Amino acid sequence: MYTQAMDTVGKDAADAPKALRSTEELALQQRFDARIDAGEFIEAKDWMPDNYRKTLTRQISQHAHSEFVGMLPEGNWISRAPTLKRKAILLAKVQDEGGHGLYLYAAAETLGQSRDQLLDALHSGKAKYSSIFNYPTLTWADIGVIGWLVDGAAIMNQVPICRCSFAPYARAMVRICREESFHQRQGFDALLTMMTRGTAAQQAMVQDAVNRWWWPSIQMFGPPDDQSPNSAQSMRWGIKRISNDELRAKFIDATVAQAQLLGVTLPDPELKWNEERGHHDHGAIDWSEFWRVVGGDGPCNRERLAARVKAWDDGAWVREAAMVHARKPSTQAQAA
Ligand code: FAQ
Repeated sequence: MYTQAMDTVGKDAADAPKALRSTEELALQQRFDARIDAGEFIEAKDWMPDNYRKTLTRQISQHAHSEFVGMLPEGNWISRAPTLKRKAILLAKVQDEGGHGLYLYAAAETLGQSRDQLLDALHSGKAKYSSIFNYPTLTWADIGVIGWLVDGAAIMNQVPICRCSFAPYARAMVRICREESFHQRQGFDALLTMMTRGTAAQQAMVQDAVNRWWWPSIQMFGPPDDQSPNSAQSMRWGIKRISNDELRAKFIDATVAQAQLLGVTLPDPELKWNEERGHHDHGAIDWSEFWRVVGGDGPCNRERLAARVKAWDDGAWVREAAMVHARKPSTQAQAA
């Protein structure tokens, strides 16, 4: 029940090239390919191949689910933030993530599936969401580290999506990336405060959080390129602009310098600059752990999904009341 396998799209007969295609359909396909090659944006009402639509529905809805589920680990600390200022910042951040989910569900809906269908795939355990949100937030330092590393990885992955060939997704990402950038800075700021003005115990808490979140953060970029079944086609379609491994390398390079500034040690003794490659070498990533978490058996998968389902069930009366209200003739219209 808790698997994150998305079996609603991309794995059916529609994947196979159609034996018989009308001349009109072939012309549409050629026109679409030419537009992609020319770097043009595709709008929701434009013709697009079925698998392009399915791939985007899969990725955008998974992204939306990640934003919604991603509210939970941090939401856990709103009532325990150490100061009023940090509480206000965290409240705003968690609210932003909810807003990102809404833009993304709206972008996914333009491809033909309803919000209810998309959410049902999440609630029934069929749809994936980011592996990172299946880890627990044990201390306040985890909140700083989520901002610094998780939002940092999210931005690295998402800035290229602002140039995604599907225009509604690209437009949503522009605003999301601006907000994620603020999120990353607030996380870094919270950690810097603890590292420069905190007690030895607070500094140790930061190091412990970095130790626990580092490897899951670099797994966020997805499997290595040679084990990524969707990458080649998504790159061809301009949905992905930079590969999983390239983005991971850019993130590691940027983060090493920030870790030095903070005064924390990244928990990888093999991390060192490789002049020839122009990137850091790093230790082996535990992909078996990644697939275990993606498959539903991470530390918090069951808890996260149960919390989302409960929120959906508890909110049923609000949705119902809103629908009844929307169906009522407006008071202005009645007065007229
Ligand atoms: N977790 O062939 P690829 C955030 C799956 S938002 C779970 O490489 P693709 C904001 C993948 O779906 C974070 N599953 O796949 C925030 C595929 O399975 P499928 C989310 C993963 O799509 C911050 C299979 O593995 N961001 O953090 C993961 O080409 C703080 C094979 O992989 C996005 O969603 C994973 N990490 O590349 C909120 C960005 N990685 O579906 C709160 C948009 C891979 O075929 C607090 N998405 N899989 O059954 C993307 O850029 C891409 O979808 C990738 C995966 C790069 C995630």
